[in-house]
Amino acid sequence: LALPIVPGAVLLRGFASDRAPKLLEALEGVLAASPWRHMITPGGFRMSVAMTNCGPLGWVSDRTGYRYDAIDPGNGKPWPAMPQAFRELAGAAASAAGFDKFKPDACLVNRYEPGARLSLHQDRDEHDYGHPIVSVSLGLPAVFLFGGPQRVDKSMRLPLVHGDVVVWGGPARLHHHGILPLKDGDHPSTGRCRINLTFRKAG
Ligand code: MD5
Ligand code: FE
Repeated sequence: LALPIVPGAVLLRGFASDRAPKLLEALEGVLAASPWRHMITPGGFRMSVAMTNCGPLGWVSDRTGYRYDAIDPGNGKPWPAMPQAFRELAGAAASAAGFDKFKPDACLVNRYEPGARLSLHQDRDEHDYGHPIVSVSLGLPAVFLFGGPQRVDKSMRLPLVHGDVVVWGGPARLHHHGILPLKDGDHPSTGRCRINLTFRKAG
């Protein structure tokens, strides 16, 4: 079931539901090598969302800025490999949304605990905005804020639940977006959190 949100953005409701247990199991292996951490923004604030990465590149933030880096600053080693289950899901979702041969080189994993939020921003640290971003929601539901090309543009609210996948490409790729503070709850597959896998071609 593919629902267009705006041109370029496609919601695949429940696309990852069947594979969620395998994805969460593979995530455990990633976390054993590169655990959750709260990054610091260039402005000096600790992000409420906890993050890690897998794949050749990982998104990092610190006092010097945002960037993609091949090394996990937490342990000085390369990020763990992207699990096959991750790569397959990302490729299948991109295809279903009309983007053929999507080969992500970065998977940023976000963990939202109750109260955690992501304020309105654009994803602009990738080399080529022609590639889509595939986002997989697991665990507790969240309200996604979807704005326009300008920060002041009016934003829409889109509830996302366990198993939902959104492919952000075309004109939607650079729209402002965010996540409202997570409501408390308890999900059978993740407990008291929402996990979001975001697949990118960053390099
Ligand atoms: C999340 N994460 O739910 C979202 C999913 C992030 C982030 O925003 O930067 O880690 S990715 C949503 C997204 C990506 C690229 C473009 C657009 C949305 N968009 O144009 O709306 O944790
Ligand atoms: Fe984003």
